[in-house]
Amino acid sequence: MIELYFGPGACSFVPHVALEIIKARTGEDFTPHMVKLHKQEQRSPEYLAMNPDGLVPMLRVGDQSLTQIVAICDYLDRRYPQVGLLPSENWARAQAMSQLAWMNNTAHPSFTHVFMPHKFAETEATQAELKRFNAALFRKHLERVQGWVKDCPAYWLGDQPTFHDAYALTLLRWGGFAGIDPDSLPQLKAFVDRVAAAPAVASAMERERLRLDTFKKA
Ligand SMILES: N[C@@H](CCC(=O)N[C@@H](CS)C(=O)NCC(=O)O)C(=O)O
Repeated sequence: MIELYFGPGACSFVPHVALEIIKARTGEDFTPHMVKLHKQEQRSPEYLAMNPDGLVPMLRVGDQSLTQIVAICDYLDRRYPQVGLLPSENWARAQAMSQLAWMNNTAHPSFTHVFMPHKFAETEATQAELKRFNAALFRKHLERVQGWVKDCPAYWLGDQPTFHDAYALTLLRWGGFAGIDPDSLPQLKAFVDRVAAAPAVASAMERERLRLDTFKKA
């Protein structure tokens, strides 16, 4: 059985939702392992032995590890083609991968600079600057995501949620921590509310004890 190592509210929500969808569609279950990131469990010797990067998500298949969301999503889609997590037509699949990669390598790291500036600079002044600059950049990234989803009649790629929907939800939740009011992105917020209500997404949210209202009004 596939095992998923995830941190509540982290980007590991993306494969977490996918595994819930796979379970619902195929009956194939997975074993979730919660990694408490605030307790630095990702740096324990046991975890580092499986994933030297000390990050989530990590998929375990037998005694092998798979890291990096884009690779994990590609693997899950190819292992369960009948679930249709990504389009099967070549060009449409490549475009979907392009959007997924952008969320992972552009939007996501700009938030990391807001949430963990100490990973990128030593002095407090530089960290404060990184936070301020990247919070504004992250807002632009959320606007781009909103542009992609605003006309979706149901979910990002069709009539069932997939990786992209889970990433959009994660990024908007993170926006609240970066001081971005979700009400200022009404089309993205409406989309994410719809995504959160999908049963597979709701199951993953329940396991992670996630709420959408991360924004604190001043
Ligand atoms: N590019 C990596 C990013 C993974 C990542 O940044 N994970 C974060 C959570 S969103 C993490 O584990 N952070 C813990 C830490 O930095 O100690 C991927 O796609 O898996």
